[in-house]
This record gives sequence, C-alpha cells and structure tokens, in this order.
Amino acid sequence: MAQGGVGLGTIARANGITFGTAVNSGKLGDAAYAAQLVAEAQLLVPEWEAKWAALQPRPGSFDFGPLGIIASFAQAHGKQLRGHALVWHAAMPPWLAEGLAEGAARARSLLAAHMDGVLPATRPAIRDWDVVNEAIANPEGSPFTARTPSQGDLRDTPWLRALGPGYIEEAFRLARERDRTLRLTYNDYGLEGDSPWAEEKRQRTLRLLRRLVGAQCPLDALGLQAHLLMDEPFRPEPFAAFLRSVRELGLAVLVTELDVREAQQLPPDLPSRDAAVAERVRQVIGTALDAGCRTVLTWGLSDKDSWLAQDRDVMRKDGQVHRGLPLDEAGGRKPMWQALATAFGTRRG
Ligand code: 9MR
Repeated sequence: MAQGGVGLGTIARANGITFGTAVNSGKLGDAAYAAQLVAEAQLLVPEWEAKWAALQPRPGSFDFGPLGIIASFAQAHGKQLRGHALVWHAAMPPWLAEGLAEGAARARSLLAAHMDGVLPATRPAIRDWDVVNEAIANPEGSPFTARTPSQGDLRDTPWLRALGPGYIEEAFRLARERDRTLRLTYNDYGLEGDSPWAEEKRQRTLRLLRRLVGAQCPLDALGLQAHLLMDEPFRPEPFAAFLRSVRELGLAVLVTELDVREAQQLPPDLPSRDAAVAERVRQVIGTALDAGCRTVLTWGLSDKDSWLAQDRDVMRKDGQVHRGLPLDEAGGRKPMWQALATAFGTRRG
C-alpha cells in the first residue's frame, strides 16, 4: 500500500537532488507497484528492458516494446528516464557472444550497429546512459562473486577479448559521435565499503577513469551501484577520498542502484534490522551527497520487488527477506525511507 504524504522524489527535488528507482515493465500493470513509483520516484531506469538482450534479441532486429511501456509510463507521469546498459558482459544474447568471438572488426561493427539502432530511437526520452557497465575485475576476497577472471584491472569479458582494454574508450566515443549532448556514464559496484577489496577496486576504478580522462575520452560521470553489504564495514573517509578524486577528474557522481544486503547474522528483531540498514544508508548516501552527488536511484522501491528476494545467489537462505529498500513488502515506509528523506533534506555547503 502506497502511503500518503510527500514522496522521496519531491523531497529530493526541493533540495536540488534527483531521486529515482529501477522499474520492471512487467509489473506496471500492478496498481500498487505503479502507485509507489508515481509517489516516490522522479527518475526511472529499466531493470532489464534497455539491456542488449532486450533491445536486440536477434542480429539487426530491435525490439523497443518493453522499453516503450516504461517510456510511456514515464511520460504519462512526468518522470525522467535513464538508460542501462549499452556494453555489459551479462544480458548478452547468445548470437552477440558468437559475433564477438569472430574478432575485432566484427566486434566493432556490432557495437556501432547497436548504438545506431538504440541511441537515435531512445532520444529524446533518455539523456543519460550507462555506456559501459562493470568492466573492472573484482579483487581477491570480494564477496560479490568469486574473484572474476581478469586481465590486469579489467574483467575478462567477450568485449575485452575481442577489442582489448580499448573497448571501453571505443564505446564512449561511439556513443558521443551519435549524440553530442548525452550524459555518458561508467557504472560499477563494490566501491563503497571499508575493506581491502573495495579499496583495491577503488584504485582500479581511478586508474581506469584517469586513463580515459587523460585520453580525452568523452566520459561524463561515474555511476556507483551501491549494492551495499551489511557484512562489509563502512567508514566515510576512504569513500569520501575516492569521490573527491573522481570529482577532481571533472566527473559527476551518481548513485545508480542502491540497496542493502543484510548481514548473515541478523539483529534480533525487525526494528533493529531496519535501524541498521537505515544507519548504513544514512552514512553512505550522506557521504555521496556531501561529495557533490546529486542523483540517487534505488534498485527497486519495495523489498517484495527486489532482485535481493529473487536472485538465488543473493536471496537469504534462512527464509527471511532482505529489508534493503525504502519500502517493506507491503509497501510501508521503513527507516531506510526516512534516512533517505533526511539525507536529501540536509543542507549542504
Ligand atoms: O535486477 C536485475 C535482474 O532482474 C536481472 O535478471 C539481472 C540480469 O540482467 O540484472 C539485475 O540488475 C543488475 C544490474 O543490471 C547491474 N548491476 C547489478 C544488478 C543486480 O544484479
């Protein structure tokens, strides 16, 4: 049940911040789900519908149907839309992986053709795209996935194998050539915590961003997914120092996919669990906003509609549901909602 009162999007906007969330086109027919989006979000990002497998399921054959459902909803309710994601190692249709394996020339033409098919068609609705998603390898010890195979700092993907490390820069240049005013974002996860592997991933990210900016690559922003883990410690200082370095490169910072995975050992009762999640969100989002971040998206609004409740690798094994989003399973506002509202309402210099 959506609750009355001013939503997060409105509170954020009054303070110069844009708040949004991921949306699933298949759920928009659910009145309660749609009402939550209308009430809380100012900006929407498709959870699946703008990925390669959704947009170009067969070579040269584009399908904008599911994305169009979201775009129509956004337009009807005065919401902005962002795009996710043009180049990613996941959500690739099988034919794409086969094409990339044919070598650099084929990979280049597939990438250019995808951008030719997608960017003009989604303009003017989408003015901000995750151009490259999750290109950096997870360091040793990262709990997200077993250490990802890597070549240097980069994740070993079909794109890297086809084009070498330059594929990232090529993707940004191709996007800019097709749309000179689009905001182009590099998006990744595991960058927020106070752990050796998060620090190593921050260093890898800075090396990549410095290389791109140094080569005058058309990159505008870093997207921090912020899939937070309660089992990983957090301290504002290392995260703030990282964000300062990113901002010094002239890049904007966005929080693109915020949610919280609760600890293996849960606090004893729901109020304690929710307080812990809210406090973590207050710290992380407060630090990001202090560093000049002005766009925050959660990866869904309610615990019911979250990948945290559905993905086998991340769902809880104890029968509980992660309480890692602003609304509970029934749509009620939780302390995390309040933490976001307070963070958005706090005056910053
Ligand atoms: O939440 C998304 C899930 O429904 C999809 O099945 C999955 C594969 O496309 O992607 C999930 O979203 C991911 C996002 O695209 C990139 N960052 C991590 C997100 C959670 O896995």
